[in-house]
Amino acid sequence: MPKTKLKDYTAADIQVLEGLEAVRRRPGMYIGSTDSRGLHHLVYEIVDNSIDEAMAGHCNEVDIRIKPDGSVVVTDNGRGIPTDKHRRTGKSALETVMTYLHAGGKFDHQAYKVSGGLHGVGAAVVNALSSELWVEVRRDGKIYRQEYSRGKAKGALKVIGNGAKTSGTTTGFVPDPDIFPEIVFDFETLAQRFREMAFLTKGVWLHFTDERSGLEVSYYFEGGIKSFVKRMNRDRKALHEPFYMERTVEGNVIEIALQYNDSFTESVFAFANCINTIDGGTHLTGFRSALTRVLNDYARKQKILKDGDSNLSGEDVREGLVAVISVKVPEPQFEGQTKTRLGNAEVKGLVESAMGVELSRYLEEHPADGRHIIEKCLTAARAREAARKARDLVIKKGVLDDSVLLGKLADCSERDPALRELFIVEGPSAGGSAKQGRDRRTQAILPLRGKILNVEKARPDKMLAHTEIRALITGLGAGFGDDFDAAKLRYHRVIIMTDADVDGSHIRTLLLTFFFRYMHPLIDAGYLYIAQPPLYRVQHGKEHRWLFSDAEKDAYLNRIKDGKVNVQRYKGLGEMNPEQLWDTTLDPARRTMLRVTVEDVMAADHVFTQLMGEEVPPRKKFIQSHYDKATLDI
Ligand code: 0RA
Repeated sequence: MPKTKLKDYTAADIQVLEGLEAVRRRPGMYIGSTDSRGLHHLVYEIVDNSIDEAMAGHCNEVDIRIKPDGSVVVTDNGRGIPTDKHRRTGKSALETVMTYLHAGGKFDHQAYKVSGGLHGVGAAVVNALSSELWVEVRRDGKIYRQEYSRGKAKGALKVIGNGAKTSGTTTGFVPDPDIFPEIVFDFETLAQRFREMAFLTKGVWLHFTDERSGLEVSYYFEGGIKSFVKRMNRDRKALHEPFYMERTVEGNVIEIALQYNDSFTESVFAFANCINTIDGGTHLTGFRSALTRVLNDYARKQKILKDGDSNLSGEDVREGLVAVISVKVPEPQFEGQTKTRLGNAEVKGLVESAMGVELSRYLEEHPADGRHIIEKCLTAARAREAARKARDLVIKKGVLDDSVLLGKLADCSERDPALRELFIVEGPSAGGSAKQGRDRRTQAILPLRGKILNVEKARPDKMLAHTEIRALITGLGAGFGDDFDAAKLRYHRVIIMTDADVDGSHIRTLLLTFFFRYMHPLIDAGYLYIAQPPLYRVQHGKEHRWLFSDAEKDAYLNRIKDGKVNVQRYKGLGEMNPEQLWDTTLDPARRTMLRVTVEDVMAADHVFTQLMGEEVPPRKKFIQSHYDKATLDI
């Protein structure tokens, strides 16, 4: 834990600026919005305060509960919010913290709020936006309690108990229905955030219970972000023990963990004051520049890079890299539309130099690890060079457009990409049916021959050499990897259509992995779909029906008890004739498709690794449980 030693401080330190009416008048200014996101923000603000107490080294357990009545209760085992009298307000420090804006602990840089974004005014903001709020403080052997409504104290701070053996703070609140149009807390959203908070604050237990459903999770990361990178790599082959550093420079806490694996992808997560800065920022820039510089210096010094060799590029040093960068900045500036990019200019240099020193030292002290890392980067550099040559060749000769695609892609005649669909179809016989059964104006068919290769394991250059992949890349027309440009896509619906058997699900998985790794923006744009062909055709007297799952079939068979029934199981798309394929799977008016979404890149990254990595058992688990994550689309 970053044990920023805070000077003990009391009521006198707390500044007073303004009242809480401003918050109720313009809630969006303080919590972003009053929709679901803003609502969940209330919980984060209260939990952040306990996390701050943990980071100050005084708390190692936070318990969060959603109560059946819709209230939220957060308990920590910290020192307890001070209850002594505040110099300027004449009220207790507790009441001051709860009822004045900017009454946090942020003064002359001796103490500052490091988690979250509201600078210590979080509790007051939550109070202002709650129809009911109460705080209990266990401190000095006493239990204190005060209640509030819409930001105003309902009565004085009272001692409600003596002989408290522990210390800590409990806050309960009910979001104000006058402010929030809909008050529904989502377990997964909250759990995900608490998980993040837990690995960013090592050694702290976060217990989360949803008393409405009985769901319960606890998070604890002994090694913080170091445990996290280990976990990210648990299904991959790690090349060395993680590098880990923690440093405080000019009041900024810089914490970095990294570990290379033998894959070809990069998973780097940057946080500023516990906020997941998905758009990066100065901390990430500083990290990247230090990484490239230090690894090049080291490779030169060790003579692994010779005089004539060119430097490792940024891309080379990021292949197979798993890293977490977490900074705690006294006055964070968050930029961008979603405020998810760190803007503080000074942070770049601080991270760059701290990381530079620490990583150099690590490499000196762990020469075997150093060699493994550099060799990995060199292999990446060679593969990149080979891929570039292959690509140049392809572009120059126009190889892709002519011979590879010729006879493979049955294109459609429509011009507008928004109206064009590409079906990627498993097997030549299904491909044939689909070509005949489709709407030639809007539907193109790309049949895949056999299995496409596992791109997680293949080098990028080998991948490009693979005919099916090249046909796919060329057919879509938007490039791949860093050069991918969704604006150039020739189809705005890309539909994976595979058999409902083990091979089919394997091919689907390979394709999903390919899109995830090399055409991620296509998924983000909502252009990727999975076709839903029927599993059964049931003939009942003169009537026949297509049924899309076992449950559907069983329900149907239960309903029709009389008459002659013939159930036919469709194992492959190839068993359907063109007309049947159109009726059940292709016709936009009648078909059902799943849209593939990547809800959470971090979770998905792990899922894809599980799926494609070496270990077999986790892969099974994914296949059973993934598809309920995709959202239904017609
Ligand atoms: C300022 C000073 C002290 C404790 C806290 C803040 C504090 C705030 C919260 C909010 C939620 N849980 C909390 N736990 C502690 C203690 C000062 C002292 O004891 O000297």
